[in-house]
Amino acid sequence: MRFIDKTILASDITPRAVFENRRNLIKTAAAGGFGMALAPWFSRQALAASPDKLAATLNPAFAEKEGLTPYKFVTGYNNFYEFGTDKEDPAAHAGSLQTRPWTVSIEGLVKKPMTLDIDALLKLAPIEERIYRMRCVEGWSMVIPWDGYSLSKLINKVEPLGSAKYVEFVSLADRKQMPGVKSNIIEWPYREGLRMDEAMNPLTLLTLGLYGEVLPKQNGAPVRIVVPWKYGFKSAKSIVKIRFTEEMPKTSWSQFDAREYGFYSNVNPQVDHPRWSQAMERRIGDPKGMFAPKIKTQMFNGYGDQVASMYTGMDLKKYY
Ligand SMILES: Nc1nc2c(c(=O)[nH]1)N[C@H]1C(S)=C(S)[C@@H](COP(=O)(O)O)O[C@H]1N2
Ligand SMILES: [Mo]
Repeated sequence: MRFIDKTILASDITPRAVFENRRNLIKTAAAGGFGMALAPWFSRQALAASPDKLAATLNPAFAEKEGLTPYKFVTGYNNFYEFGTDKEDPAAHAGSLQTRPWTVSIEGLVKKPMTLDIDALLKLAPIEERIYRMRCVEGWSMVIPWDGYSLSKLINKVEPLGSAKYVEFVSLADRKQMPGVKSNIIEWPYREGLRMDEAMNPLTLLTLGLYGEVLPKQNGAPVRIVVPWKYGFKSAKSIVKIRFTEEMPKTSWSQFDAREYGFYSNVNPQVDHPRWSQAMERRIGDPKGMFAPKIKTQMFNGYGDQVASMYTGMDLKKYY
């Protein structure tokens, strides 16, 4: 016989459970799923009920007209090695991450170094929602509504010196909160970087949320970068430091294997990873699952109009 604790009344638990359920249903419906049209007004209305909502307005200039990846995949199938290497690990283990208080120190070659807390970052500029395709180097992709603003807004505030050529992003690495940091797959803390013009490109998003709510922990709460024309690993999560440098920063994945992971890591179907092709990708969450046809990966993940000019004259086979 199952033991039932009568002190927990149905009325105590039902509303929360029902609420959660409804919220997820609404999110899936609002997302449109595959092939259905997105109704932004519907998702905005529905998500207004969420306790950790973010007031974000859809920016039509950055709104891919593709079916959104359902919320449960965006938040349930993740790469965040600080919490383990399986795709389910971050959702299962990131609960231990303390996202408040949280500060980001902005330092290096800038006129105005500063330390900003998460509330200051939330207020620094109006938060937009942008629907971006994301392509992981492993061969899968998603379409995600991110909430944030161009990183350039923050960069302009700290006034980089003329000598600043690169920006480095450093993620939190705390063994107490992040069980995966005990392993030595990569060198902690997780580090990524961009060239200054890439960091200033309007597409580069300082990201504070997704689907109209603050970032779930498994997606890199409370603040991350999203760089949609590069492989997913360039989009560093749970950032604590942003540093401006003259030299190209050493990044975790190129330190792991420079032959397999370059600094640029622009999505490029013509440059294979040494161990697999990059020509095609699999959309996560496609209802046809394993039987869904793969789709062709686009140069710069389809953002060539907005980013290709930054690389004119560069041999992209050499600078992968
Ligand atoms: N700190 C940190 N950032 C990270 C990673 C990581 O393991 N640690 N994984 C990267 C990879 S490989 C991908 S594909 C994206 C996944 O982001 P998502 O889980 O929000 O979709 O995060 C990137 N940022
Ligand atoms: Mo990735």
